[in-house]
Amino acid sequence: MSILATQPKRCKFATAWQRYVNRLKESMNIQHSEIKAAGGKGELLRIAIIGAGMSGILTAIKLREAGYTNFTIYEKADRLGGTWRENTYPGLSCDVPSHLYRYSFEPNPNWSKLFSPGQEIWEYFDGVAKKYDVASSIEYNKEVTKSEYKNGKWYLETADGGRDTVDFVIAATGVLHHPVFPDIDGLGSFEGPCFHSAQWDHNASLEGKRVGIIGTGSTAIQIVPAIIDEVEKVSLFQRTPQWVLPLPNPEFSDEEKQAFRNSPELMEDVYCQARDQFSGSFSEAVIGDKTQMEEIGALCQGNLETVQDPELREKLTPNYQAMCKRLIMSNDFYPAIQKPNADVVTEGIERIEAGGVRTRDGVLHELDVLVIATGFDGHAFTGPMNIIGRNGTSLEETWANGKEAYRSVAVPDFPNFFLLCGPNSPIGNFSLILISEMQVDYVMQLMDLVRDGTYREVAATKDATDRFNADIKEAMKGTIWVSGCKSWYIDKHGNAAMWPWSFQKFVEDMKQPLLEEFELNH
Ligand code: N01
Repeated sequence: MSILATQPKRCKFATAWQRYVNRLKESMNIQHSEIKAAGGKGELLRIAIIGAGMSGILTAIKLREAGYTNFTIYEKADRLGGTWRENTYPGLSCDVPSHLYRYSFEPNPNWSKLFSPGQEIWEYFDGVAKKYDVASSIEYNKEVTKSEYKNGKWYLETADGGRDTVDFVIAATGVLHHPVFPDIDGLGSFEGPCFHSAQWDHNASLEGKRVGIIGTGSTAIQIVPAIIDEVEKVSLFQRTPQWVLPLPNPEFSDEEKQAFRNSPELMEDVYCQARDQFSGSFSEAVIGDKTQMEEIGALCQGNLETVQDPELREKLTPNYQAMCKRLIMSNDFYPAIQKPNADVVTEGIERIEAGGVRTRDGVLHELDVLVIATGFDGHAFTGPMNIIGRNGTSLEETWANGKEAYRSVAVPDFPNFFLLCGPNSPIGNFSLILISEMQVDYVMQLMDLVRDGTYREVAATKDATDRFNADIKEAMKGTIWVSGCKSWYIDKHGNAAMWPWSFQKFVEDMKQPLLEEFELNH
């Protein structure tokens, strides 16, 4: 159904949300005028933003708006865009609706589809960075290797020998960008092109080739339909089947795009609707709303039943609840995997050989190209940077027993250091952009305490951090992620990387820092 044909519904959280936004704007205006009166102290504080992806670009825009002008974004690569720069595989698209997957302050009437292709999303971030002149603040090919706090300053080192001394460090290092390779014998011995999905080799032609794909996550499920008609054969090596939610991905017509251009209100309505639908369904289901969970489960089950061949359907049937792993949304995976040139291989992999993949039943699956779609380390956060706090302890040591932060953004003994999209940030299947926006606003309220001269150092207290993480562990018990499946959400200590509460709680928690939970030093 056309978006234009839908009656804009009243947003469930619209009033609270608007109040929140207005309050922030008001407080910013007050701060702006105070800062101007104080002679623009924001210019005096130096800030390093690490990473020029979605969160880094956002931080730069917000900082500058608030009068913090003395910052540099350090980017290890030669282009901005984070995950949307790294991933270029065929079929790449976002699983959050386009009109929700954008900065709240920068609507885009030109999205081509309900769920946009990856390249378009990269172009969106690039366009926003240009519009807000963020690009001029980025230092490319500057990988920060070390950041150490001494006497009230952070001392940064980059891989090329560069140095910087700053007052604040904001780690906008993203969630899913450290590719994980499977521990399979002979991985290096394959003779043909073999690459991770996040390092796609565009020189490797797939036309008429026998292509193997290891893994059945969101990535593989997008690649299969994108290549199936081009290749001779796809062999999908599946260790665990996935639930797949049927979700159409219609194109926006020219008429709809024009309507968005003519009416910012319409775009706002669509944004609002998508936000409320996602926060009211997926985000509730994963934290224990049984009705939502059953509805989503039933939709996935119905989708699975569209697979005609009972043997194939059996292979594709998961033995865990829908949404335990990251829910996959696709209307074209089942049609593609039922094509005669597709094969789901469920026999375990014995080893990789020059000519293909040998499974435990002794069969060699002969291949020309091998794609490793085995995902990412979603718990790497700031790794492999060496970040050393005020006690000489590194973040790696601090996190030896699990990655914990205070409200996802701060770590005790790491003053004036903040994480965006840090531990427990992701809200089930929700847009990370909105999450990051709220975190930046929250962090800037803490930075303002230093800027206005009230304090010199801001760090979360250990007590508050421990309490917050104990609450997380307790709440996590009621979530679907720990209901009995293996996924990238869960780290080696058994902790899930997700936000175990509602979206509304996140909005509430991020409104204003509780200063009693911070150590504020003069
Ligand atoms: O990775 P995954 P992904 N032998 O970790 C299998 C986001 N994303 O790249 O389930 C054989 O989900 C592993 O098997 P199992 C999204 O958040 C977003 O697909 O552990 N198989 C699994 O099937 C997503 O959740 C978009 O048994 C092995 C697969 O590899 C996240 O990225 C698009 C294996 C890994 O699946 C990661 O998705 C794409 C082995 N040794 C991705 N080791 C957007 O829309 C692992 N596997 C933005």
